Amino acid sequence: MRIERGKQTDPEYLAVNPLGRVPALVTASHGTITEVPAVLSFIADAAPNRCLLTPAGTSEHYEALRWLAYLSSTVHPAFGRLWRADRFTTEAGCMSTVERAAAAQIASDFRHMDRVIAGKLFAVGMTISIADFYLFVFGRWGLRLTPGTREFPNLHRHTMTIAELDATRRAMTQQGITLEDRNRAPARKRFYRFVQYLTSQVKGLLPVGY
Ligand SMILES: N[C@@H](CCC(=O)N[C@@H](CS)C(=O)NCC(=O)O)C(=O)O
Repeated sequence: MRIERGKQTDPEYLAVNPLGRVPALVTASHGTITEVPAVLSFIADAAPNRCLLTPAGTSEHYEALRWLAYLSSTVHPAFGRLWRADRFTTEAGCMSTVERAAAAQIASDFRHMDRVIAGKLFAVGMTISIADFYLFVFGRWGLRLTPGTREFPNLHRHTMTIAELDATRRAMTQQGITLEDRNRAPARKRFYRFVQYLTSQVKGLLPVGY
């Protein structure tokens, strides 16, 4: 389901995912699927010819699951603490402590992942899998951090490899985002907001009544 940034707690979206988190994939065959690892598994199953998750029973299968679990249980929540610190403390004065601890955790995870993917083209060896698309999310977000993705050469290389895929480019264009940007509204909406901003500035300069 497509929603605008900040609308995840609107009643229409809560009816789809009561946890108020994205993503939520509404499917014809299996109802609504939430939680990134489940959504990615569904996508892999929907396109078996792409081989985005090797079959159960292979080492690569469990390695991919290990990545998904680590990213969703450890890395993703650390970004939550960094960017939504207010959820993790009731003391306004403690927010920066939460953010600093989260940034340190992310740096440590980036160091770990950088080591793990050294000498590999993708997260699970030499073939792309659903784990790469989830890992890319954090590599992309990390471009805004210091220390961030650029300080970890293997992670940075991975981020750029995934960013340059046609499918990634198409998805980012569709979402109105670029590699470096924060999640941004589509171009039309950004332009409209810019015009609104200019209008509000100009109005402030005009005599009352304009
Ligand atoms: N465990 C969830 C986490 C999802 C999550 O935190 N999504 C973020 C966006 S990347 C979100 O919904 N943020 C909005 C919020 O926290 O209010 C999953 O795997 O889908």
